[in-house]
Formats: sequence, structure tokens, C-alpha cells
Amino acid sequence: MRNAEIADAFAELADLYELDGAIVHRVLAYRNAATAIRSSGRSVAELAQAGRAEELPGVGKTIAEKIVDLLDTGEVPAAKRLKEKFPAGLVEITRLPGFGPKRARKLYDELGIASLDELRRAAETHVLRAVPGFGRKAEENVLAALEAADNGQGGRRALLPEALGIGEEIVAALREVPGSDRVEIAGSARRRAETCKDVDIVASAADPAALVDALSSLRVIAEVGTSGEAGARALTHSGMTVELRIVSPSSFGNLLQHLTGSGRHNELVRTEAVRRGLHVSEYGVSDDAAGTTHACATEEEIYALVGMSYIEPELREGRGELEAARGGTLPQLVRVEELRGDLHCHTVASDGRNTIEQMAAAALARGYEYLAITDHSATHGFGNHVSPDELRRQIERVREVDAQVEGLTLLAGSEVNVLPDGSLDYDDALLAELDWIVASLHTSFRMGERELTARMIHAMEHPLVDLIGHPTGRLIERREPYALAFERIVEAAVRTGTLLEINANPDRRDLNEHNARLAAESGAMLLIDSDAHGVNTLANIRYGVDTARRAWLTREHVANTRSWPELDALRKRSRAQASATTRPC
Ligand code: DGT
Ligand code: ZN
Repeated sequence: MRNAEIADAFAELADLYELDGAIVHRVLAYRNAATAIRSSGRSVAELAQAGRAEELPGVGKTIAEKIVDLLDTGEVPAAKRLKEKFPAGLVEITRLPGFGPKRARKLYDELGIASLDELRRAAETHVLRAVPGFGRKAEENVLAALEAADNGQGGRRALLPEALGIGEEIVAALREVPGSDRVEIAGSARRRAETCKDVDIVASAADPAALVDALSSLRVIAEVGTSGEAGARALTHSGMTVELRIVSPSSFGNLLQHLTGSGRHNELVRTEAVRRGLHVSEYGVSDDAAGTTHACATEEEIYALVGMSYIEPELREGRGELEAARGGTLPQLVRVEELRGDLHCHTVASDGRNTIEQMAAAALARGYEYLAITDHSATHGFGNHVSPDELRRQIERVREVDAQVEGLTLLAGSEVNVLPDGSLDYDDALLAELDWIVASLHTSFRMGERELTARMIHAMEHPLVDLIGHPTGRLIERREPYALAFERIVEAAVRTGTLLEINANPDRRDLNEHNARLAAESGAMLLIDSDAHGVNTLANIRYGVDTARRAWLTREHVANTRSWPELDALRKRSRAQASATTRPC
């Protein structure tokens, strides 16, 4: 059973428990476990069978046992029992945008609605508006959501750039409104998660109504649903929900901290506060014994009150950040300004849109010191490819442009396809003429785990391979990672001195934050690349930095925070040379 299937089973179990009115902790526990299982770089089925599932974050004894039950019988017993209690259609309703188990349960109790079809009929015949908490608007929203679901857009989570694009546009506009004070993105977008369900925005303003009016009149906004002094919920034309919340400046920090989440992080903060006799909420930090409430204008004050240093939003996932903040051992996270070059990009020679000259100029404009041109090799399976002769000419052209461009070291590279047997797509003599080699898998990745792992390790053992590109091959929300034994890949990376890429393409973000953290902790060196296919996508590097920050990485862990000579010196080929020259005769 694949991780995604196991994760789906636990996400469904969480929904069922919520339908059943279980306490929120239980529901959250299963949801967190589902997330950890989905994003694990290791086979959870294998871990569970070896009795080691509890090594996963958020998985304790109870959930570990349930995973084993699921593997043995194809079903979690508790889910089976609950499914007998609730019709299957009801679970589908909980997944509609604007719903959730509580509202679905209410319609089930009041009107007996137990399927999407029954829900559609109830909205069309206006029976829905009779239920408290549902009105004319709710009926319209239901029909819109059902239509979106029919078009295959239901329950869709947007990739980070879409959410940030909407969020940054709205924030910029609201900051211009007279009387607006602070306006910030919160929620998953502020934490720079891979995907976002909605865009959360927190603001403070002397005149909240003016802020809501300004939101309604923005071009991106299609309609505003509920709204009032405390904020508004709106929908963009692309179907994204925007939640705007407005507070007084004195407790802006409290609401921002609360709505930034994650839910798990907040829960842990609250638990820690309780140990100190404090209660943290979106309204303030209250001392029950003293009967006082401390409103916090900034998040720093909240963390200070519970005995911690400020925690960056990207770390707020309940992955050890509270302990580190208490102990003063939080990492100094890598920043996008610290990157000094990009070592993976494409030009018109393969499937890129711009020339070498244009890419070099764009890299210079970003302030980079170096750029590697790495077009695809011969057998990558799509677009133009670069034959050995063409590669020789491309190397010459790169050298020419390098001589012309002041202030940028332009490297002649290639993104070489790794063939099914682990060998590379050009012969060694040609590879030796290149300054920089990225090896990636683009074809034949439907292999068993053992073969695929061996294939990648074989490529890593090649003395000229500097970097493995997008090592796990996943596409966010679209394609599962290759069947790799990731721990063995990390071990090989450390042993051979091969760098591992965090590919910053927002569809990939590969390595993901879990694998990148594991790799760095194991002593592997990482490198953040844009994989740009044109001058505009060099800026995608920010999403790779987001992943690196969510993986707790500092500049030390990331090779391209170094100058080219420094990075060059730590490559395996330089090390091999050094040891060859110092070897005694
Ligand atoms: P998303 O929207 O699924 O991409 O992820 P978030 O993290 O943006 O979640 P969202 O929009 O539902 O809520 C924003 C934050 O508000 C969330 O990260 C934590 C906080 N929050 C919202 N509802 C609850 C709740 O019921 N319990 C707790 N502890 N926190 C909540
Ligand atoms: Zn959100």
C-alpha cells in the first residue's frame, strides 16, 4: 500500500470522527498523521510492518496499530464502524468548499440530506434556506461548489504561487486604504506551505468598513459573502476563498499568530502556556490567576510571554520548533538574498524559451555571481534534445558569452538523463568537457524500488556527476515520488559527495521539506536551483528557499550560498583531484 492510500484512509477517518462529533483533538490527531504519512520519504507500510511507524511525526501507538490493521484487512476498523453509521454521500458533502463535517452533519440531521444529488435538489428547490445558518447566499454557494466539483475543481488546493499572488495583490491594495494600519498574509501561505486551501489575511484599521469595501471592489474578487466589522469572506474569480479578519492594532499580533497556525503549532503553544498558568487565544494572552489579559501588538510579545524566542512562520508546524525556541537553538534560516548563483536552467537549445545571452543577462540582473546552462541531454523524452555534436557547439557558445559578460561566471553544463541501467546519456570524454553536471531521471521511472534506487546510486557514483536534479520526481498534487529508498540515496550522497537539489519549480519543490531536512541532518549537501525554462522563472528560486526554510536549513547547508570558487572546491571532482595530488608516490 502506498503512502498516499494510507494517508487517504486516515484523512477519511478524521472526517468520519468529526461527523460523529468527536473531540477536536482526536480529529486533529488523525489529520496530522495523514499529513505526516503522505509526506514521508519512506514507505510507511514497511515501517509499520517493522513496528517502527511511531518514528513518524504525529504517529503514536494507537495510530501505528491502526496502520497495521489497515494493511492487514484493507480497512481501519473504526472507519468501518463509522461508515456503517453515515452514508458515503455524506463524507463527499464534507469535502465541498464551504462545508466541512459540522455543516454537513447539520443538514443530515435537519433535512436528511445524505448525497450530493440530494444537496443539489435542496438548494434548487430552496429548502436549504429554511435551515438556521443557511440562507439564500448559502444556496448559491452550494450550487457553485457543486458545479466546480463537476468540473473537477472541487476541494482543489492551490499551489503556493497562486495563493501568494492573490494574497500579495490584496495586501498591497489594502495597505493603500486610508486609515489602514497593518495588513499581512497569514495561514498556510505565510508559512509557505506547498499548497493552500484559502488565502488568510489579517489587518488592523481605524475604519474596518472601508477595508471591507476596498476588498469588495478589487478586480480579483468575484463576490463577497459574509462581511462585517470583524472582516469578510470573499471568493476570487479563480475560485479561491479569501478570509479577511480585522482587529484593533493592540491585538494585531494575537490574531496574526492565531491565523498563521499551523493548527498543530498553535495547540503546542497553548499547551506550553497552560503550564505557565497562561491562556493564549486569538484575543490575547490571559493570566487566569491574576485575572489579566495581555493584548499583543506583535507576535514577538506572545512568544516572549510563553518563554520562547520568535519563531519564523515557516517553522510553525509542530516539528520541534518550540523546544528549539525555548532552548535558544532555532536555526538561522537561509534567505533568498544569500544565494549567489543558479546551477540549473534551460535555453532554446532544449525546451527553454530564451537564449544563453538572455539567461546570462537575467542572472546578472538578479545579482548572481554564476549561472550554469544545463540543457537536456539526448534521451530525456520531450522537446528538443541536445545531441553530442550540438553539446560541443553549445559549450563553445557558453564560453563565448562567458567571455563577453562582465561579472558573471557562466558555466557550461548539462542536465544529463540517467538511463535505466544508471549510466549517463553522453560518453565520459564529452562529459569531461563540461563545467557542471546535473543528473536527473526523466524516463522509465516505473521501476521497482530496489532497481530504481540502485539506478540513482549508480549515477551518483559517477565521478563527474555534481548534482542530482529533482531527486524524487514528484509533482505536487499530480504525481507521486519515484519508488526510492530515500535513506539509501542520502547515504550515497554523503559517501560520494554528490549534491542533492531542492528544485524550486513550484510544481516540484523536490526535495520536499521532509526529505531535505533528513538529508541535511545526515550530512548531505543541498543546492537550491530554479530549473528555469526562461528569464521569468529564474525568480522561482524563492519557492526553493521556502522549502529549505521549512526544512530548517541554514546557509551552511546550501551549497550555492557560497562563491563559485568555494562551491567548486567542495565538489567531489575537486576533492578527488586534491587527494590525487597529495597521494604519496
Ligand atoms: P489551509 O487553509 O488548509 O491551506 O491551511 P491554514 O493553515 O491556512 O488553515 P486555515 O485557513 O483553516 O486556518 C488558518 C489558521 O487558523 C490555522 O493555521 C490555525 C488557525 N485555526 C483555524 N481554525 C482553527 C481551529 O479550529 N483550531 C486551531 N487550533 N487553530 C485554528
Ligand atoms: Zn488558510
